[in-house]
Amino acid sequence: MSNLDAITFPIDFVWGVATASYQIEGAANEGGRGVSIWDTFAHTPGKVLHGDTGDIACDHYHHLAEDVALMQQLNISSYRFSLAWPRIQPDGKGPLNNEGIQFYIELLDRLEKANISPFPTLYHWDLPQTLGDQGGWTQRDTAYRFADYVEMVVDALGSRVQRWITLNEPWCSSWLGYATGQHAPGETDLAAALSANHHLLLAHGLAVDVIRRDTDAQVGITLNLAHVTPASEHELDIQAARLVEGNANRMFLDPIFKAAYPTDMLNLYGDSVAHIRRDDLAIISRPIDFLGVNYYHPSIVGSRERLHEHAAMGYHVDNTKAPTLLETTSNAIHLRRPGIPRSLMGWEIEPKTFTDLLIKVREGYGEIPIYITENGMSNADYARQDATVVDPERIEYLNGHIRAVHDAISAGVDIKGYYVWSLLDNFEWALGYSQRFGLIYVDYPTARRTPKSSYFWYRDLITSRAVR
Ligand code: GBH
Repeated sequence: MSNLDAITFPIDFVWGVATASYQIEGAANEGGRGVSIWDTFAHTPGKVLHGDTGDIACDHYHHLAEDVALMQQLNISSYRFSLAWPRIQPDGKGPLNNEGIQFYIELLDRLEKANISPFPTLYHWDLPQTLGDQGGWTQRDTAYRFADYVEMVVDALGSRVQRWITLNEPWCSSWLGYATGQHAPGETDLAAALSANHHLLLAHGLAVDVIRRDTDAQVGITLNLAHVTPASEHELDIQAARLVEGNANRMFLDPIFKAAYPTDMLNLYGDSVAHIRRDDLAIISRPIDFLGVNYYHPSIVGSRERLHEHAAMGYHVDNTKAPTLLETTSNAIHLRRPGIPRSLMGWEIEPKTFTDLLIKVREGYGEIPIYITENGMSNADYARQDATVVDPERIEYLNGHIRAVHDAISAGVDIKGYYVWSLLDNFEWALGYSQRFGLIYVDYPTARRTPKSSYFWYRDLITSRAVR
């Protein structure tokens, strides 16, 4: 391709990388940190692949200076990370743990010196176990405990932060945590997932109020939005796809931006939504400054009643996705198409679906500024004899998806920034260390970091603001 094909991003477009506390920090028993539901889950045999845990992870807790230096050399303007609630408030209530907050103050200081703007997420799945013991997100009280925690954090760190993210992917917390059981706390109960879904949204709204009251900072939420295509034009497939899309997207976007849950979903769930109080929707829908979007892969959904027809089209049932209870209720099933490239996660790679999704969000919910808070690809990377790590597949994936973001901007979507998932290879939840998403390779036994080819590629892209 010639230079004529290069497309250029605005000068103030934010380029970053993203991580999350439990996935990188390690030091699980240091600095007065309390236990989280992910410590408990990972230490329960059979829950995480190979019995992996986040006890040590990337040992980021002891590599702060090195990791910030790696960010600075990468030339990023912003770093998205999450705060571990059990480091800051070990029991999920009570006073602030000074040693815990000190760790994040040191991080913020180092970022400031490196001229990297912090983009903290207040909750990326590591709920204090004491709150888990009381029912976790199925309990309304947990939302109020979250608001108290946010108040303490904002009091301690507020002067150094201009943009806050309340929650990361509440769909995963509620549906993977309480319906499929693939994530902590590992429950499989539709009613529990629905109440978790609602209380997470309430927690978000209460946190927005606290941040507005105590700071001038911007605030938003990060959602994992799905791009869902029906397996065929058949009415049953269309219906199944609509429900999966409703569960993933509209159950979050509608309450936040329209102060109402979608009626088709409420009808589907029936009596299980009794815990929703009308007044809550006013809190959940408090205006926010931006929407964070995490996007990885498209989804193809059909009705279980049409398995034979799908097979005849060359589609396979996607076994990486455990059927949620929603899918059991609605007969929806995830499928894979033939001839579409996939990542090591098994996720289909199709960048133009990213553009379509972003345009749809704008059409459905208006001109809200958007940050792409995660996008990236896992691979089975390895260090070669000469100690380099070469990952052309990741470069191709990122290139295609960053182009897709540019296409969405050209179509009028207000996109402010893009964060690669992830800075480092890290603990990929139920899949442990088997999936590598980093721009930087981590040799877990030694914690040695090696930038991959994609790291240097991203650095050059940030410098030139141009993508081919
Ligand atoms: C994100 O979650 C997390 O924020 C991050 O911690 C994690 O490491 C990263 O992505 C990589 O996995 O088609 O209905 O079965 C993962 C987002 C959302 C991706 C749900 C898989 C499957 C939905 N996930 N999606 S479905």
